[in-house]
Amino acid sequence: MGRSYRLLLGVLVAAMVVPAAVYAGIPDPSLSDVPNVLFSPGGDLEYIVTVNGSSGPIANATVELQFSDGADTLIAWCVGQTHPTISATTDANGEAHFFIGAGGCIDPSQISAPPAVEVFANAVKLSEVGCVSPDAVDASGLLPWQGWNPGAVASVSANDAAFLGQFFKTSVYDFCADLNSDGAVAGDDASLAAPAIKNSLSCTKE
Ligand SMILES: [Ca+2]
Ligand SMILES: [Ca+2]
Repeated sequence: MGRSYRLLLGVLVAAMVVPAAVYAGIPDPSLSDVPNVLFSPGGDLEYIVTVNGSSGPIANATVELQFSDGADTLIAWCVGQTHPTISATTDANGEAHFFIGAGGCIDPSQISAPPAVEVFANAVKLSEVGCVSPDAVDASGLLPWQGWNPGAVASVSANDAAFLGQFFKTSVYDFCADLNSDGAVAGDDASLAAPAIKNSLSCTKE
């Protein structure tokens, strides 16, 4: 084997190895986990986006939730809550943790201009999702896309308990009642909503 050939071989091997290392740090939408955005007027519910690459969790990635105009105007934002873009950085497990103060269920298939929320990690688009909250409806029982009017206060009240409760009791699937985004409505969804319902959590809207 001549020297120049060995040199060429070395360059080729390096070219094959370097991209693999680089790809490992690139968020892979198919390996990452992006549930529907979960929020509450109490800011009491944790929403987690998990960012994975080909070698597993990616730490220190910037996760951005970008709410569309259509979703942003329907959501009841608490005073002080940043929007329409909300950011967090992933931890060693690739998890970005959010505690968002807001109310309103947003089913992307029901709003006029989807997507509702685009989720990015280090500028790589991971997914398009909707929003779920124990504050699903207004005082008249209307959902956001039905023309709700939450008024000056985003609140979890008897109307929300009644609306969500009909699904929690029967386990009939409903987008807004599936708070943990596992595709089913069950006791774990009711448990997520329970503290906000029990304590009638609310916030002043911006
Ligand atoms: Ca409500
Ligand atoms: Ca569920």
